[in-house]
Amino acid sequence: MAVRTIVVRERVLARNDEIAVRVRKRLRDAGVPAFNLVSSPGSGKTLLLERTLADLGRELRMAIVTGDVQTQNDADRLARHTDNLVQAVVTNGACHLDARQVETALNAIDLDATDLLFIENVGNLVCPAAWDLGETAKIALFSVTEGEDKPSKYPNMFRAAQYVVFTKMDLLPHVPFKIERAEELARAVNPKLQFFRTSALEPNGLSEWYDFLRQL
Ligand SMILES: Nc1nc2c(ncn2[C@@H]2O[C@H](COP(=O)(O)OP(=O)(O)OP(=O)(O)O)[C@@H](O)[C@H]2O)c(=O)[nH]1
Ligand SMILES: [Mg+2]
Repeated sequence: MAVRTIVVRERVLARNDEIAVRVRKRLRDAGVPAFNLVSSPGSGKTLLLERTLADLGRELRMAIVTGDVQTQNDADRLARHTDNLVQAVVTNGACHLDARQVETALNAIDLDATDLLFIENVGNLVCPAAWDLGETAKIALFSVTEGEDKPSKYPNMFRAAQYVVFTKMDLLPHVPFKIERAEELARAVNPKLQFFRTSALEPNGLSEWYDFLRQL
């Protein structure tokens, strides 16, 4: 039984990767960079996107696909900040989005009228790491309330990501979190990571994040 389970999973992942190749080509042909935001639940993915839509929405046409195990709460929150379509995928128990869901969501998005696509994945530091959605890059959000050792405990996620956005920097004075140590541990699993330090609540440190998005 155990062996059979592994085979099935590998087939499912292989099929996913085929679809992801298609999605990536479609996005590249349309010239739309796509970022897959991954993190543990509650790290601040939706708030960062809300803030980004509110602040950059007039400069950049941003489309969003959100994934949640249940509810479309995040999509509702985001839709308040944009006239563009926000696609809500309810995974009904699955702990990650897959490429087919993103492909289906893209059918409803006018890529010619889109500068940038964000995919907010299900809050989970394990499953989304293994699933290629055809994105340009995965961005791992890492809040200062989570403890510095997350990259050591969940290395696959930090290996799969190209960028790390530290979130909730406004809480730094209140928690025993050494950000240099967190960066060091993240670099130990992935030396190529680039870092941003943000607070979406204050807001603070967002200009670097916005400049990064603008230069795409
Ligand atoms: N202090 C502080 N709180 C924040 C910040 N960003 C998010 N939060 C709070 O953290 C909680 C979770 O934020 P969300 O944006 O919903 O997090 P999420 O990663 O989208 O959560 P899931 O989609 O459930 O995984 C909310 O109460 C936010 O207000 C921040 O920069 N500073
Ligand atoms: Mg969210």
